[in-house]
Amino acid sequence: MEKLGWKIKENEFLKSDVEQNGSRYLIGNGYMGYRGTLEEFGKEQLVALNMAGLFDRNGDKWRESVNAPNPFFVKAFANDTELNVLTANIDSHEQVLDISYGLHSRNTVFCVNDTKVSIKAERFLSMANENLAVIKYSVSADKDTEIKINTYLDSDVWSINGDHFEVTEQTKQDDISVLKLMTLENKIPLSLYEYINQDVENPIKIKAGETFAFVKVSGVYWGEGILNSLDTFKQVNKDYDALLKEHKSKWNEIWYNSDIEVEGDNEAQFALRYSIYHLNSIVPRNTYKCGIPARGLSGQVYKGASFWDTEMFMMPFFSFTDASLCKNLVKYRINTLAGAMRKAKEFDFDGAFYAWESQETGDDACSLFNVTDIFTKRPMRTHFKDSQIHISADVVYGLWQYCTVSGDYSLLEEGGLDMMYQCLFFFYDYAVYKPLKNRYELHSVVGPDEYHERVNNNAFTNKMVKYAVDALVSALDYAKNNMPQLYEEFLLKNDISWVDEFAQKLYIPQPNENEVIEQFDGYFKLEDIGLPEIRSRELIPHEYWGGGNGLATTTRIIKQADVVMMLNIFRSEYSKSVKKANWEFYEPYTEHGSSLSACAYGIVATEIGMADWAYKYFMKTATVDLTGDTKQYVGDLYIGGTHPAANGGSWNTAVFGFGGVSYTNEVLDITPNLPESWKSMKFKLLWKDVRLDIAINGDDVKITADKPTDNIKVTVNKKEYKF
Ligand code: IFM
Repeated sequence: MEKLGWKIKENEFLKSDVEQNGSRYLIGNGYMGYRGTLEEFGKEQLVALNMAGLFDRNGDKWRESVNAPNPFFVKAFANDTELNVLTANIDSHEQVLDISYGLHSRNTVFCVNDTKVSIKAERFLSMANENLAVIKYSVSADKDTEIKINTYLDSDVWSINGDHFEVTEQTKQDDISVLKLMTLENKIPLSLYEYINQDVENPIKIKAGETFAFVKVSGVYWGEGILNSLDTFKQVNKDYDALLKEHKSKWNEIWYNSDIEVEGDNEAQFALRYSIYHLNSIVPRNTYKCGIPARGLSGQVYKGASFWDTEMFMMPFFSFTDASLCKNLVKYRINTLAGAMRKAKEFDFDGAFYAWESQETGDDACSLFNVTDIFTKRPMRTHFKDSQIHISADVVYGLWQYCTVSGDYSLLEEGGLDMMYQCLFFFYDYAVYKPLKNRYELHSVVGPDEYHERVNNNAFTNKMVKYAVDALVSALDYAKNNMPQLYEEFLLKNDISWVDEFAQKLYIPQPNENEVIEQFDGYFKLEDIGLPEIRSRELIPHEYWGGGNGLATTTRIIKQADVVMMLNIFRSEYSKSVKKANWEFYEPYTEHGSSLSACAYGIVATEIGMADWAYKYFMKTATVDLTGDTKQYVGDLYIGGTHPAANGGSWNTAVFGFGGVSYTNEVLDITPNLPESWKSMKFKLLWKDVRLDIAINGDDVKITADKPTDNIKVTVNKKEYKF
C-alpha cells in the first residue's frame, strides 16, 4: 500500500489482501458503510453495505447489524471472458481511496487473449444525500470487443449470523429497478432503487480505443425512511458530476472543521487524517436513533453494537469539532435509557445498567457466553455483560463532557438528568457498604482489562463512578439555578438524599508507597510474568487469555490500559510522578490486545517526558487501520474490521497529548508538547460554541476565534490568552 497526499493506493491485486482492504478502503456516510471490495466481488469476499442502526436476529443466532443488498455490484465480460481479478489474467491493477472526500476508485487492465481490456470504476456514498450510492463504471479495449455488463442490486450478501431479510418485491418502474425487502425478526422494510443512465441489458460493441461508460445511482432507504422514498428518489438529479460536486462540498465543510495539519512529519500527518476520515465516515449525521458501532460501518463484527468506545474514545473528537453530532450520540443513550433500566432489573438492580453491547433499543446484545473455548469448542462464560458496570459511568461521562465542552446544558431537560440519576442509582444499589471501613466499594466487576473478571474495587471503575456521582451533583446544582421547573419536577419524582453520602464515601484506590495504584484488590499478589513468558505458554494461537482458565487470569498480564486509562481520563488529578510510576509499572504487563490501549499509554507518556514512547504509541493507534496490525481472531471468533476507538484515540493523542489541550468547566488550556519531528500543528476546536483556530509552532501558540471571546476563558501554558 502506498500513501500519496490524501490517497492510499494498491498497485497490484493480492488475494491475501482482500479482507484487509475491505476495511482499509471503506467508504461511509453515517447512514451506511461500504467495504473496500471490488465491483465483481460477492459475499465470499466479504462485500458489505452495512446499515447503521438496522439490526436483525436470525433464529437463536447473535443479533447483528444488517448488510443490505449490494448496489455497486457489476460484472463485466469481454468477448465472454469474465473480467474478474480473482479469475482473469491481470495486466495491471490499482485500487485507490481518496480520503479527502471518500471516493473509491479502481483501474484494472485485463489480458483477454490478445486484447487488453480496462475497467475503471469510481464510487461514493453521498455525504450530501445519505441515501445515495453512486458509481461510474467504464470499459475500454485496445481491439474491437464485445462487452456484456451484468449489474443489479445483489441481495445474496455476506452475513455472519444468518440471512436477515426476505425479498418482498422486485419490479421495474419506468427506468428504475425496485427491490423491496423485509427483515426477518421485526419486519422492518428496506427499499432499494437503481437507476442506470445507459442501456446495459444488451451486448455492447466497442471499437479499439473506445470507452463505454455508465453511471448507476442507487437509493437505499429503510424503516420510516421508506415513506415516499420512490418519489423522492425519482426527483434526485442523477447527473454524476452534480452528485459528486455536492458530495465533495459536504466533505470540504467537514474537513474545514475537523482537519489537523501537521508540518514536518508526513507519516503522522497521513495517519491522523486517515483516522479523522474514518470518524467522519461512520458517525450518524441525521439521527440519534443509533450509536457508532465498535467496528464502525465495516461489517457486523461485534454485532454492529456500540460500546464504551463511543463515550471514552470518540466523543471528544465530535464534541470539539461538531457538537451537533456529539449531541446526537448522547441523545442515543438517553433514548435507550429504558433498555438500560430493563437490563438493571434483569440483574436485580434498580436504576440504569447500560448495555455492554448496545443496539437500537439499548437492550444488551452481549451474550453471557461471548467467547467459544478454542479447546473444548464449548461456549465460555464471560462477564462482560453482567460485570463491566463502568459502562453506565462512561455514559454519564459522555453527557457531562458534552455539556462542559459545548456549554449547552439543554440535554438535561431532554431526559439527560433522569439518565444521570438512573445510572447513579444503579451504582448506589450495586455498591457494597463496608461498615467497618465506613465506605462504599464496588465488587465483582470487570474493568477495561477484560482478562481479570469479577474483581473488587477496580480503580478505573471506582474512579469513573465517582466522576459520575460528582457530575450528578453538579448537574442538580445547575438545574437548581438555571432550570427551576426541571429541578422541582425532578425532586418530586426522585429521592436524592443518598447522593452526597455516596459521593463522599465511595472508595477510590490510592497510590501505594511506590506511587503505584493497584488495578484491583489483590492484583499485586498475582503471578509476576512478562509478555514473552505468557506467549510461550500458549498451546494454540489465538487462544483467549481471559475467562476461567485463561493464561492471563492468574497473572499480572493485562489486556489493555486500565490504571493508565484512568490516569489518561483524569490527567489533571494525578501528579507527574504518580503517572510515571504507574505507566512504567503497567506497561510491561500490557498486551495491547485491544486497539483501545495504545492511545492511553501515548497520552500519558506525553505528560511524563517520555516523548519517544508517546510518539510510538501515537503511531500505533493512528495506523491501526492502515497496517492491519490488530487481532483478527479471539478463539475462533472473527473480530476484523475498522477500529473507530483507536481512530478517536489518535485524535485524542494528537490534541490532548501533543497539542497539550486540557480543560476544566471554565477554562481551556493549551500547553503544547509537540514531538520533535512536528514543526507545527494546526487545528480547530469548538469550545463553548466558539470555534478556535489554533496554530502551534514549537512553543508558540496563536489562537483566533470565529466570534467574540468575552464569554470564554482560554489560557496558554496556564496564562490567560489575549485574543
Ligand atoms: O470495548 C472494547 C473492549 O474494551 C475491548 N474489546 C473490544 C471492545 C469493542 O471495541
